[in-house]
Amino acid sequence: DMDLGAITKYSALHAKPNGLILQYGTAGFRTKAEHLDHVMFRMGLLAVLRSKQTKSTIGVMVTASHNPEEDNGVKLVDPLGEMLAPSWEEHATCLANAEEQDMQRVLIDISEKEAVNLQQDAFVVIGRDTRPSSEKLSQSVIDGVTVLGGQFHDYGLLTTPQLHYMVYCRNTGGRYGKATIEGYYQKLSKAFVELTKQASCSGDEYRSLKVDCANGIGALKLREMEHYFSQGLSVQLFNDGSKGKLNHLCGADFVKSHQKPPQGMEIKSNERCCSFDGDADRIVYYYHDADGHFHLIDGDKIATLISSFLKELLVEIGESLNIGVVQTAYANGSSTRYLEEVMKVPVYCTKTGVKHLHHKAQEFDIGVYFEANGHGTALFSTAVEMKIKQSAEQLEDKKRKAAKMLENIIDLFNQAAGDAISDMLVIEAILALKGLTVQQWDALYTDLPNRQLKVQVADRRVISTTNAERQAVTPPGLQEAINDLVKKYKLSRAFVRPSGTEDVVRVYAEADSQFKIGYKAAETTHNIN
Ligand code: 16G
Ligand code: ZN
Repeated sequence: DMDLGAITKYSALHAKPNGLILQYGTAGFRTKAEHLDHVMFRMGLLAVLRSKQTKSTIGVMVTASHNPEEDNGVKLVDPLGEMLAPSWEEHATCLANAEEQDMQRVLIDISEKEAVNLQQDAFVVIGRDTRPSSEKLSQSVIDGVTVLGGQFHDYGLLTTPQLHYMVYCRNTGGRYGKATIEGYYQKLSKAFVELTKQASCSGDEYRSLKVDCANGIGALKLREMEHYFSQGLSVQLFNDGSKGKLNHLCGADFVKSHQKPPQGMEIKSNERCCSFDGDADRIVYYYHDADGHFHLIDGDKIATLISSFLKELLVEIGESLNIGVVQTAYANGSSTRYLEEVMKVPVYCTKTGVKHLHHKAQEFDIGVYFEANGHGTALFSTAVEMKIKQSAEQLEDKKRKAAKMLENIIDLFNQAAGDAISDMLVIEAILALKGLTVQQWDALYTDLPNRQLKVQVADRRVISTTNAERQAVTPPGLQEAINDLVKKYKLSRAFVRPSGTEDVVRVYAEADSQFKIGYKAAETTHNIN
């Protein structure tokens, strides 16, 4: 049973500031680091209960991703490396907000509601990013785990997708990979090096890449990993944390939302560059053309490159498997049109947030999902994986080669979460195999000019949406006003949605010319206020 006395005693050492209310949001709890100690302790407790209930290893990641260095956050990782189940998100919110004297009752409530067998063993794995506050906060998670009698392994510094990988490995009996950092490096690097060996045009052009690491964990982990794959690619790291501040004027979120290069990186024309975010689960590419113009290659174009390559391989192997691409409302209209009309791949739209995309992608033999902001991966059903393994052994010559390639691609993708390092290696392999330059990749289609604004309103909850956030239901009249504006322009589209991570409303608009976009977004904003 639970040692309620010990829980009370230790909880007092991680006391909740009075009146503080936090929500388990799209990606867990996120706020200023100094407000999170009690949340960490309690998430340690909750992870133990979830572990007992699922009879599996549960992950706890301490990070606030692309948010400022002063912030921090925490999220739980479910047995298959996935985001925490929605009913447990509610428990997390309840537990985080319970006043000290109600803690015991809330814990017992959760255990009863979820029929947790308290005699069951529990195992929790913990990872953290490079924020100055992360080490101490992860110690508070460990306090929570141990006071409930859970066993744990602290991986220390990890990228978020590496922690997802560890959880997945541990719960699949080692079939997916070894649950060590070494195991991760070896699995990915082996697949990558084998792929690049097959590339016929392996000139120097494909061998080097500039990486902006957002002054975060990505730099540390790439440094450790670099020599494993250096046969196939040499990476030059920028914003490696030695000087600048985490996510400050750099990183994938900065580059995507400002549509300009990060500070601290020197870019020559036509050089291939990419940016990770602060916990290395997002990636975007970019380059400067000969005229010095900046070109962003976002998650949509990454999804397009990946799904077209996978489709070509399947044709070559002679397998007809269903591929689906999953996007959100933020996907550029040009990307959706290109995927559907040129590539003839079905495209689906879900609400913002990885869990929604991931879940949808699992419905296909091969599901490719990417948010425009650069978070994404490709998921392969177990049946597909087995089929391809067989083909790689049985088929002849050309077909066999394609099957072997696909087998390595499957190994290279992180099946648990979007992963900047894994995605980077996939992209580099595909470019080398297809002999594509970054400009040729970019030229697949032309993005519609687009703008994103955030707007402060008194209560963002007055806005509710439907149809994967593409239409406003309330307040009355809002959607009609958007429709009236949008219909004045060609290829235009706009939506508003309340943020799931900040107290703001987000406005997105795209149309066939940038000038119109500025005008339209401003008008739309005005209407919300
Ligand atoms: C979180 C989500 C990300 C989403 C973003 C939207 C995860 C792991 N991350 O960062 O996928 O794009 O929130 O934020 O789910 P917003 O609701 O504030 O626009
Ligand atoms: Zn992130």
